[in-house]
Amino acid sequence: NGQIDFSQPEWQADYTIQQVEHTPETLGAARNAAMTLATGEWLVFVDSDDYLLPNALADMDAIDRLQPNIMGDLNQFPTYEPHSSFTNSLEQTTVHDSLPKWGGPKKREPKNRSLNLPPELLDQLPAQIDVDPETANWLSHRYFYIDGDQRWDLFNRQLKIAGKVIDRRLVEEHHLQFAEDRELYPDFHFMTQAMGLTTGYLRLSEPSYIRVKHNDPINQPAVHQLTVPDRWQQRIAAWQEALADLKDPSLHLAFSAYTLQRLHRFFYQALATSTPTEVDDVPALIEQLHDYLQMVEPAAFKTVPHFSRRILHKLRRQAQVPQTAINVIVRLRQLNRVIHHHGRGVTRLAYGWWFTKMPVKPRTILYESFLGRNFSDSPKAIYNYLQANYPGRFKHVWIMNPGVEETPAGQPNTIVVKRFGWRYMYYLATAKFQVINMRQPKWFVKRPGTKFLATWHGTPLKHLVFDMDNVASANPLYKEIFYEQSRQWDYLVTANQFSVDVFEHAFMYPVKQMLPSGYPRNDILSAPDRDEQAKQIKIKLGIPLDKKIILYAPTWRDDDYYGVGDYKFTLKLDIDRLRRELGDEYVLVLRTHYFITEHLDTTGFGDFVYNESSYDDISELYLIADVLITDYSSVFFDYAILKRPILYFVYDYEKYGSVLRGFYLNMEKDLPGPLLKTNDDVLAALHDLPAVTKDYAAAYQRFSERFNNWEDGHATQRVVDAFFDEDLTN
Ligand code: C2G
Repeated sequence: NGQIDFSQPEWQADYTIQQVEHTPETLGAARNAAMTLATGEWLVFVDSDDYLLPNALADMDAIDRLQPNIMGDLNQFPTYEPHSSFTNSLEQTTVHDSLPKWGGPKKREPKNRSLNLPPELLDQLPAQIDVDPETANWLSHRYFYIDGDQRWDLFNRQLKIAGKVIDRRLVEEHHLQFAEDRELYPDFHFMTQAMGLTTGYLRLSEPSYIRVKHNDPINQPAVHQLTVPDRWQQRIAAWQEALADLKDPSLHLAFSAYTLQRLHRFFYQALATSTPTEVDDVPALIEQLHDYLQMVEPAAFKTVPHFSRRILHKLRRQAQVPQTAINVIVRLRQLNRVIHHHGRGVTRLAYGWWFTKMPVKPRTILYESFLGRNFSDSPKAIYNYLQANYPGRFKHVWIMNPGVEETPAGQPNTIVVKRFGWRYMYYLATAKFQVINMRQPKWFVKRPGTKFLATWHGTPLKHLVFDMDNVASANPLYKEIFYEQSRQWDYLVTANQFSVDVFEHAFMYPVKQMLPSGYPRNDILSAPDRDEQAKQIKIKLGIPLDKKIILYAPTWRDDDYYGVGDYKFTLKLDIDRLRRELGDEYVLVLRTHYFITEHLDTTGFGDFVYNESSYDDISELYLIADVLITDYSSVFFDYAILKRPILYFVYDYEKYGSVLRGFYLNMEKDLPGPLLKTNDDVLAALHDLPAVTKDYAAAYQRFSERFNNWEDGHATQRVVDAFFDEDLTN
């Protein structure tokens, strides 16, 4: 039901731990040592941080009855990240994901896989086969069985031993061993030999092996994320070993073809992409490739695209890469990149090749808030302050997405540029100062003499980056990318000591580069004329001055999304009831998080609801709100400066806290307002706000001292003085 609690008894297996005499130095040695200790009939390989579903091995029982030898495969979930929403992984595991991906020489997929099941299996295990009578589709079987040469099609994903089940007698009889003398790729030789010795391959059609990914290449890198300069040498050495022992000609061809395909991809990547594959000693690699290609089955060359084939043929004859072939591939790859970025590629190329070579412009400041979605937040406060106090001193460049209505266009010394457009690329490369509240692009080049101010966008409540176990909805390289990007920040703005402490571990960011200033965006909340400002904002939004305002500003949910960076929001607040019970006194201002791309339909609630999800600056909405309803959004840290009542509508509290994210605060104790799980609770609180204020007076006081004692209305000045420093006067 969307959650797994690994501490539950059904997840605990009976096992004994046996100690080997010497600590094995490589992965292969560890596997060999384990095999000498194993006594059962079958060997099942499970990585130490992975899990098997409780009935995984029971399902595999079928192998036991099959003769001759068959290799079993427990079938992995495509990804499983600890504490991420399990439903997501399950949903993504459509049966199509468990189809073998293409890896070997081109062969047609067998037309009707259900006929592929050996009669023994059908005879012996009728109860376990569940054929869809309409379609006779193999996907509805509990097994996917493949034999003969076809099973070599599975090469690209089957060369890893995790999740495989194999007859131990076979291993013993043929002295199958993992490679011990290398750090990487110990499985190749073992797996190819094992597949050569078995005649069939049986995979459960429902995944039952859970491969845990931490997605933290910085602190907990997976083997494929390690920086190993001779990775390719090790890989080819493993191929050489495997191929040398594969006598069967059909296997020889299949394996050769698989490796040539990999080489093709390697050329493609190593020579032409922006992420170079590490190779420390190119001549040695070429020498080794030359040797390896002598062993390869000649017919396999036909399976790779023409350009790579030419390189491979040449390499086979002599240990040298022909320059013309490389040039052509490089050009094609560049063209490809330009086409695939839909035009953005061209401007990006200009950024890298041209703009970053131009001189840095010493008085230019580039600003971005929330990925160009609005003119807001601390960058806006800094901009306004500089305009008021240092007029004419700087050129200001604001990054804005097309279609944003509220922009600083037309203000003195200010231009607005389109995100990813030509001028954007130009200023990104040449502005001396960058003031950004989220993250800069991955490909951003930090040039000498430039200064980067990361203002960030909230006191952390939800676990961030390195404190997060899951990044299910984000890029798998999220942590690594974040780490690299934050190394380019010269300063990080912090709102309180608490944030300083959290950012130190969550971002692995040095404290000495943090500015203990308070948030520039919050100065407006302490402004002497804030009541007058509030009145003007109400008038601007068309809200009657005699109505009080409830601001509902929830955050986003990691598990509620359409795709990467594209989030949904399901409104759980009963607006109709709010209107019925409170409509005379209040209006509701609805404000969804900037990640939510869905436009909530609020027609039908008349003039009770003001959907201000695209209003540029939430701090102006704080100013007019008499009460805030939020959940796990950092908005309440800022709103609390106003000392007005805060309610937490946390209908998914258990799930959010334990499964999706986890919090830095003790939500039960540390908050300045009540946790409310139902609409009844929310309404009861709204009906008696004075009671809430009274009940939470002490907690509010503690909260303000802990989080808001730097917020005195002068944060912007402190940040500007520290960051621009002598550039303000020289
Ligand atoms: N925000 C907003 N409207 C909302 C929610 C958030 O305008 N309905 C803005 C606020 O400025 C808020 C910021 O976006 O402070 C960050 O939003 P969070 O909900 O806290 O979530 P997130 O973007 O994940 O950032 O350190 C803080 C964290 O990074 C959280």
